[in-house]
Amino acid sequence: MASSPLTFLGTCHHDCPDSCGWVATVEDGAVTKLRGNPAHPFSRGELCPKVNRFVDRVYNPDRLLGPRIRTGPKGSGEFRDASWDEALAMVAEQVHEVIAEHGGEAVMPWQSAGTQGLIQMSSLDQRFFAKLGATRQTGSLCGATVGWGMAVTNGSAMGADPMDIAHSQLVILWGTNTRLTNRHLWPFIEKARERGAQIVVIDPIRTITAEAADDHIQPLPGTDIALMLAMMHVLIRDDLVDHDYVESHTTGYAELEQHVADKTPEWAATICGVDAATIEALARDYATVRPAMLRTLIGPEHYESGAMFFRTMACLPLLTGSWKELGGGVAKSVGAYAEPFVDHSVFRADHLAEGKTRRSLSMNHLGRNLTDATLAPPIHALFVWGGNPVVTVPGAELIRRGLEREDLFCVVSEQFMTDTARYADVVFPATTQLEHADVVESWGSLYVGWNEPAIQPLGEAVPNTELWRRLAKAMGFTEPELFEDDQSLIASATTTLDMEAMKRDGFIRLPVSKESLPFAEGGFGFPDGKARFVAAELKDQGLPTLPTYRPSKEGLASSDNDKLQLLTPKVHRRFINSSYSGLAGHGDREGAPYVELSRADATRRTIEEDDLVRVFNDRGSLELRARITDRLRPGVVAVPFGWWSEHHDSQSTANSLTSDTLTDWGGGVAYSDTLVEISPL
Ligand SMILES: Nc1nc2c(c(=O)[nH]1)N[C@H]1C(S)=C(S)[C@@H](COP(=O)(O)OP(=O)(O)OC[C@H]3O[C@@H](n4cnc5c(=O)[nH]c(N)nc54)[C@H](O)[C@@H]3O)O[C@H]1N2
Ligand SMILES: Nc1nc2c(c(=O)[nH]1)N[C@H]1C(S)=C(S)[C@@H](COP(=O)(O)OP(=O)(O)OC[C@H]3O[C@@H](n4cnc5c(=O)[nH]c(N)nc54)[C@H](O)[C@@H]3O)O[C@H]1N2
Ligand code: SF4
Ligand SMILES: [Mo]
Repeated sequence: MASSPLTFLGTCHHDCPDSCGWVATVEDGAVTKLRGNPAHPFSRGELCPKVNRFVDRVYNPDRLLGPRIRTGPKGSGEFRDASWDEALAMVAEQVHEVIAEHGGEAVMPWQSAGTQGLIQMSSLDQRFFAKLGATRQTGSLCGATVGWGMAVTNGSAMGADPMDIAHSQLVILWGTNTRLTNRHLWPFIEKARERGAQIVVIDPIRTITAEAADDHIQPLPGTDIALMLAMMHVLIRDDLVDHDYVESHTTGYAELEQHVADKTPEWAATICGVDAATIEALARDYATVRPAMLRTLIGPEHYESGAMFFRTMACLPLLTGSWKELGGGVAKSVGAYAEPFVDHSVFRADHLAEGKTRRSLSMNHLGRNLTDATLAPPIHALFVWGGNPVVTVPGAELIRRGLEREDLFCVVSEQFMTDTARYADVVFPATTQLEHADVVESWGSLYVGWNEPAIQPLGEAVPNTELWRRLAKAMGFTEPELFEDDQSLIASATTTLDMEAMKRDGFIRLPVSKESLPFAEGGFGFPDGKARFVAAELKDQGLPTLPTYRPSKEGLASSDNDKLQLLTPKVHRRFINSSYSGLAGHGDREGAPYVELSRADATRRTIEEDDLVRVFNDRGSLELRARITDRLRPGVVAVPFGWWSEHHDSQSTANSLTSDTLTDWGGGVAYSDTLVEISPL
């Protein structure tokens, strides 16, 4: 007889600001339904076109449900099934050998945010790799640059609560495609609009969000800093400055005033390709339509001046005193709110690495690191989990070359046979969010979600934490901290949170006051509590101490006429990064990859709609269908990000073309400072 359905409360683990609450219905040990949790105050009962089909992802026939060992050439995707014992023994033997011959630093972990869960994203791995004395991964594909950029001005990465956007009268969505990437914030923006707010989008692409806004300002990519400087010029010239706020809570105003004296709207217009009059009006509206919220996410960090963008943006609300108002300030990702309450440091165990030096290498330079024979020692063992770098990291062709090395031993933990997993020597099967316990901190709202496992792991899949425990045992390690169980790991990091309420409701709000105005009365993160227009420490890094526009080395402003600037944005409602593009109901419904270009650029190259064209630069080449669009300005082209090799005519993907130059600071990478040429085929 069938048992009656059970329900389990969970939270979406995807690298998405919304961290939606969900309810999973389980019948006879299988999930039969997954719906949004209507009680969740941010996601309010809705999921999204990706996760509405999550149950199909979990039960997909292509799921990896047991370990695999490679049988064909690297990258061929030819594997045989293996037992856990055999696969673990092989990894242990190889890793011992690499360490004996080359030292611990020849082992490199590479991990991204495939799951954002507290313990499944990163916990025991930190102890495991410390014990090995492995290289440390630094840098970030996403997010860190925003925080480090803001922190140079504000002394901390704190920002406004995004939900307070409902109180704004002017909403400036600056480099964020809210309706696609942060869809559950949109209703709060609509609420502001019902109360009379004006919505402005600043984006080089006329996105679906720009189409739904009142105004769309379309600067050339990577030029916003000039636009912001001209706004400051207008604010100061027209005395729209909140002098009380500036005097009480900032330093360096006199230098800023002098610095922007010649940064006129006319000056910025020549850089950004935006009319001087539009810049004037924007500046005046920003100062006078109150409260005014600047909402930003990740798009603008992917430039050589990625951190400077956010450092400069942070100056705007200082000048107008916008932080004093509910619905004012800057709303970026809100990770900083959770810091006092969720203690990630409990996962470290640096004593396990005692006596060993551990170098740091950027995760963004995976290709360079794997192919650099001068590294001492070179990388001989690579572990990848929670990411698909062959598709998501710039310089993909170099990464492939690195992964093809016969003297590299590569281990991947995955749910699916991704482009990256195809290069592994051993693949381990990973559970999904319905199969393991976790806590999810959101970077888009102040709600922390609980995730109760709804079902047993499918096949022989294991949570990441269990993989590290099994590997530690196979390596012969005995330190108890390598074997801590999941509930204990969660408990040790969340001692200040009401876990009972979280488990009962599926979420809790971080215990911060409802009207959380981080800088209403100053309190910036420097010893004097004041924000800084002049950042002396940037000088040591060879960077300007005042907010400054600098053209990218590889970017439109520095290019000749045959070159086009390539953006590789998130476009598809049914993808998140490279996840789902290979699944039925997702990639097939989105069609196929393409290149968008303006009519003017197409005509110059005698390209017609739907023609097959070659998009290329020194790094790689893609064959794509052309889409002629008026969403882009001449000089700027776009290829959607997230498609796998199998969706392209060649092995290459969008990231075969992109630049791996690092951001000015903050450890990010300049995907969007990429120039390409396009020719008809
Ligand atoms: N459907 C869907 N949702 C997602 C994701 C997904 O892949 N698919 N990914 C998730 C992840 S990991 C993240 S980080 C977030 C990202 O969320 P967002 O930051 O909102 O998304 P992006 O597409 O990275 O960039 C936002 C916008 O920045 C614009 N942009 C690029 N360069 C510039 C510039 O120089 N100036 C200005 N003003 N704008 C610029 C792009 O055209 C783009 O429209 O989305 C998350 N949500
Ligand atoms: N050109 C270009 N490149 C970009 C971007 C862009 O806009 N343009 N955006 C960048 C951004 S913002 C981001 S965040 C990155 C994202 O890059 P990645 O973090 O590499 O994201 P995904 O491609 O989604 O890969 C996540 C993988 O983790 C796996 N996974 C999920 N859960 C688990 C788990 O519990 N355990 C294990 N072992 N695996 C799991 C999934 O199956 C999936 O294959 O891409 C970046 N790359
Ligand atoms: S991917 Fe984002 S929008 Fe979709 S369910 Fe997960 S958190 Fe919500
Ligand atoms: Mo991201």
